Amino acid sequence: MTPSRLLSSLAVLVALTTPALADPAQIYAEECAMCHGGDRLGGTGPALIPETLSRMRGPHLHDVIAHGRAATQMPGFEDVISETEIAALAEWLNTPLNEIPAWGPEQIAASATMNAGYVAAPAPVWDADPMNITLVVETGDHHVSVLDGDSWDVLDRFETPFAVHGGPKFTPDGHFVFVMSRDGWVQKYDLWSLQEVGRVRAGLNSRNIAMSHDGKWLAVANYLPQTLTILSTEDLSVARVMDVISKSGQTSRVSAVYQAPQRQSFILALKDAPEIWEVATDPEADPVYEGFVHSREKDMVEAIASSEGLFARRRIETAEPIDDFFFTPDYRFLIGAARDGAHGVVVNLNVGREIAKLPLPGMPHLGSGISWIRGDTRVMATPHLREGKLSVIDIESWEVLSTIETEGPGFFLRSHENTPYVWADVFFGPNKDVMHVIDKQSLEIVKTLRPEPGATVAHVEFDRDGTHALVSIWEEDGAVIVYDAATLEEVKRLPMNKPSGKYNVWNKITFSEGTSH
Ligand code: DHE
Repeated sequence: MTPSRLLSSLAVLVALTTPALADPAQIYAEECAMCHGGDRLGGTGPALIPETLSRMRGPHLHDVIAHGRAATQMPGFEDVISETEIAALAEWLNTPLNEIPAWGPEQIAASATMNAGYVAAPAPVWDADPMNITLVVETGDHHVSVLDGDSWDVLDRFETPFAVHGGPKFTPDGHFVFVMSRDGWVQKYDLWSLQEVGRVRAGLNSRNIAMSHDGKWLAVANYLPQTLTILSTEDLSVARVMDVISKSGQTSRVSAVYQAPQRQSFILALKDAPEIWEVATDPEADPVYEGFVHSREKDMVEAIASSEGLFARRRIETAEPIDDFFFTPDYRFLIGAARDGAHGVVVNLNVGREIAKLPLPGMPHLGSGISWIRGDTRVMATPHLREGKLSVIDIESWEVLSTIETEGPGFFLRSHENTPYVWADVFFGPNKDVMHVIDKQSLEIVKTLRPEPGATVAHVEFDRDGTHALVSIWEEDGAVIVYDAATLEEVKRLPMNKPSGKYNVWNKITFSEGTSH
């Protein structure tokens, strides 16, 4: 037999003896659809679409399919499907859906599940300072722990939807809190009775939520579909679904939405179009329209003319789309990061115009920015996701005053009105176990904490009066460490499952300058 004949006979033999590979869509239908939904948009398990998968931290998708996911109901499939099929399935799951299903008011309303056993309590069922309650999001097993911020007792530990992202938002009286997952689920929880009230899917893939100044409305910024959903906080019913389309007709994801308390509005930025939106949450309130009234800009005049009262929208056009942003404490200025990660822009929200450009290379993470008074000037500071440095900016002259070198790129920055220090984590790289403590006046690092060598140490929140700082050991067998904020000594270690953000009721509802909003 000639070599070429031998090769072709071998190929036929291999083809006959190798079982045919199943189509990934068929494997999905047989093995995955029951939990993750026939449309891949989630069921008891999360949605399996690129928008969600690319944001999941932890083991690689291939490993999750083969070995399962700890602390969830996801089993391993290595004994059910072959290695090659697992690879093909993982690749298929990472391809976008051919068609995005409609997810408007009707579908959102149909997704609502209210807790039939929920009973409202007229007053808290616990004996703690209601203004010093602090929540810890535990991403390891998708729970939130409710802490008494004085005794550090855990009052409750409740299950959340899969993969909570961004800060939970409290009603102005601190009675209820709303938690959002990347799959767009919004959960309402009663802190007084320690019970879930219900949940609703406001989007298919979402960024974050914002509470209105009066606690009546909750805005949900979505990537999929490209909408802003506004829910009634009372019963989670849909108040409005706004299609996010720029003035030039471009559809867009929402980068994020925040409450602007003094303006009585929501402010959001479009991720795919150069526009900021302001959405009124009190049609009677003048401040929202102050900018229009005092501006002679044509667009502003149009905006007044098209005002429709509650949820009236105002557009502010920018030079480039804004990805990540921060506000001055009076909410007159928005400081945004452009997509190139090399500079920031300052937008005067009253006149609706960009007024300054900031040199901020290294991908500033402005959403984590904080501000404080240094000497007789108000400054703000931001970490950078790609460089080990913090930029400190004078928010009157818009000059970068100082660049503080850190031991690696950080994610979160925190402080409190009553502490002389800023706490900055190092989230990426070999020094991810480091937390820097920086003097707000000298801008010098006064201490570098390394509480658990080798473990990721990140995100800080203070108690109500700023006397204690809570730090996450962001690992499955992690902890929240309570530090004395003056001596910087460890006071207590509370074991937690991959704790991420912490949120103190008082600091959040009073818009403390040292925390995110
Ligand atoms: Fe976040 C807040 C965007 C990745 C943990 N993150 C936010 C907010 C935005 C945002 C817009 C503000 C929302 C709010 O609080 O209302 N995050 C982004 C991104 O664009 C980015 C870089 C990419 C992405 O995955 O979407 C991103 N974020 C992450 C993570 O990888 C983190 C570390 C882990 C996780 O849970 O996914 C993460 N983000 C957080 C946390 C907050 C947050 C804990 C709330 C911080 C706070 O103190 O308020």
